[in-house]
Amino acid sequence: MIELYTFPTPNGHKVSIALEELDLPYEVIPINIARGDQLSPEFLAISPNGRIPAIVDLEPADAGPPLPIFESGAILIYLARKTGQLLPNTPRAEAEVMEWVMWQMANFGPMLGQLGHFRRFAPEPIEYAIGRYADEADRLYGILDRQLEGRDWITGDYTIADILTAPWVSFRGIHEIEIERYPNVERWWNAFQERPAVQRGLHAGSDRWAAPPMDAGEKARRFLRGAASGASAAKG
Ligand SMILES: N[C@@H](CCC(=O)N[C@@H](CS)C(=O)NCC(=O)O)C(=O)O
Repeated sequence: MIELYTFPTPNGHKVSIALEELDLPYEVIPINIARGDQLSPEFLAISPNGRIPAIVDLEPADAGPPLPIFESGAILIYLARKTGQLLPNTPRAEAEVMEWVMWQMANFGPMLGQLGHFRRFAPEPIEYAIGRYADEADRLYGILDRQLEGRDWITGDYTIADILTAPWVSFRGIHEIEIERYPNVERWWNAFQERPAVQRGLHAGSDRWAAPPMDAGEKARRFLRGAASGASAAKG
């Protein structure tokens, strides 16, 4: 069983979609980032960067204590290696997938995140910031479009690179991206969102987002165990 600490955002959806694709049993534990749950000391012990998503694998392959992992890229690489799926194991093919995993983690996600912030959430419109991130989003969508030319998925076969990247496209309305300008991205996105596992992953936990904050007993049960295993892993 895997505990998934998450909220319905692009980064959260990456992990619920991967868990569905891999058919791994998991439980959604809502971390309401609008309410500040991500800053509780208990959650910070699992995810020191104070961001969702994070997981705790209650049954790691080494049969050791529960294993906490934060950062969506690290989580998907871990899950792919745990199951032997969605990540090729020949050096050349794995390197290519990793290039696009890192491209997403360092470029596509962060730049679109900033664009969404300045378009929708900044207290006042700042033209320079919106222009800078809109230009960068256009450049990155263009790169993705060229990579998808003649390919069904980012590196040919369906991998974690697709699962890490596509959830950002589902939030294109907030970013004010006209997907028709990137026809290969549009075709790829349509194929992605038609996958049954993607549909399940996008809706995972949808009955739980308004859950009340955890009481002290639940916090102790979930987090102290994760924190203890994280601390021992760090020392080890
Ligand atoms: N690089 C991180 C980014 C995680 C991230 O930014 N998560 C956002 C939601 S999409 C969050 O938790 N925000 C809470 C906050 O800003 O306080 C990952 O991929 O896991």
